[in-house]
Amino acid sequence: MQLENIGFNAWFQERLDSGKSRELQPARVIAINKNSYQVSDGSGPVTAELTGRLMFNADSPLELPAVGDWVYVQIADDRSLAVIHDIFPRKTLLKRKTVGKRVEWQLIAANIDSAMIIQALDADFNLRRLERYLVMVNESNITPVILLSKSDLLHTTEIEAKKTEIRSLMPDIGIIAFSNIDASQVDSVRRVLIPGCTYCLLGSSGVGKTTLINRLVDGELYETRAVREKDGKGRHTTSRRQLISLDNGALIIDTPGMRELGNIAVDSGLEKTFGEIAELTEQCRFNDCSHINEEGCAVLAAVENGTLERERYLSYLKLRRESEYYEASYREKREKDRKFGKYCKSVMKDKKKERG
Ligand SMILES: Nc1nc2c(ncn2[C@@H]2O[C@H](COP(=O)(O)OP(=O)(O)OP(=O)(O)O)[C@@H](O)[C@H]2O)c(=O)[nH]1
Ligand SMILES: [Mg+2]
Ligand SMILES: [Zn+2]
Repeated sequence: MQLENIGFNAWFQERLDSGKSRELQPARVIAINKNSYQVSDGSGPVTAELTGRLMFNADSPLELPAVGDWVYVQIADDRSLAVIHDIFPRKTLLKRKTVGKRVEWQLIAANIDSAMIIQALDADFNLRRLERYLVMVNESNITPVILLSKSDLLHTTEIEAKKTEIRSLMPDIGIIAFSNIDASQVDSVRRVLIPGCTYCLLGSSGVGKTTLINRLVDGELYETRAVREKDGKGRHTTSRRQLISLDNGALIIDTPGMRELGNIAVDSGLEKTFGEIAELTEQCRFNDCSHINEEGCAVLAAVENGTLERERYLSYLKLRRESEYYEASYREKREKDRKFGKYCKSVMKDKKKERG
């Protein structure tokens, strides 16, 4: 079956709804444009739209398709259009909370096996930001890999120092330093890509995500642009998420650089990312220790005696505070939505009564 070439496997096969698949066929969302989707059934892209039911019944963006999603579609015989009727259960979902007053989820990609977090080794390199990305990826139960791009701009000794710095904080994560300018170094990235697995590239604008994909497909298929000279910041060249099939059978999703990672933290992601702190907390005197000013706090003791870097401790507190804040406002919003839903239903009932 062609579907295997774009990532379909036993996990999804098991979840195939035979009722739905009688009239509809599975396809994968490979790109999202402003007003339409692109899906593939393994034999090329087709422009797709959502059924009204799917569009209007969605209470939250979580119920709409993301890139990488498996969906049930109906494809016109001439392949000019497909209609998306339903979404398969997701194996994983990479999402973040959107920045701003309204607390909502923004979907980054679905059914990702591994997220490649890219930081350029030049001015972009920032451990605290790396931690943020890791919290988001860990929260989704997706395996992270760290890619350090633009290695051509630094001496080997400087690169090694940065790798050591990352390793001391995140010992279990694979790190690959590479340059898009050097084919043999691009090969070191290619080597970790497993056929049938889906990868997602994450990182600031201008770090070389699209350039890497162009190297991997061996062509200038996708647009890239030079970073502004003045502040070293990218310009958001990639504006849509899309899934690309590589020759070796791996699938990779390019994403627009994230301007701001916003508030991403949720508990399990925090614990995995700050594993050494989670371990220390077990030795705190009080079970509900907040690790801010308590007597007998093992975390504070570690900061005092230098085994826990103060910067990392502060980063942990900051992410935790954000997490708590957004959890609270998210709950509040859900509650309002629920009440509003009830209100609508009661109005409908009254109307029915009046009529009946
Ligand atoms: N020196 C050097 N420059 C690179 C490397 N990789 C990419 N670049 C340059 O960095 C600039 C930005 O690359 P893109 O691939 O467009 O960056 P991006 O991460 O896709 O950016 P967005 O699409 O905006 O998120 C381009 O001018 C690339 O030529 C590298 O390994 N070394
Ligand atoms: Mg790009
Ligand atoms: Zn404590």
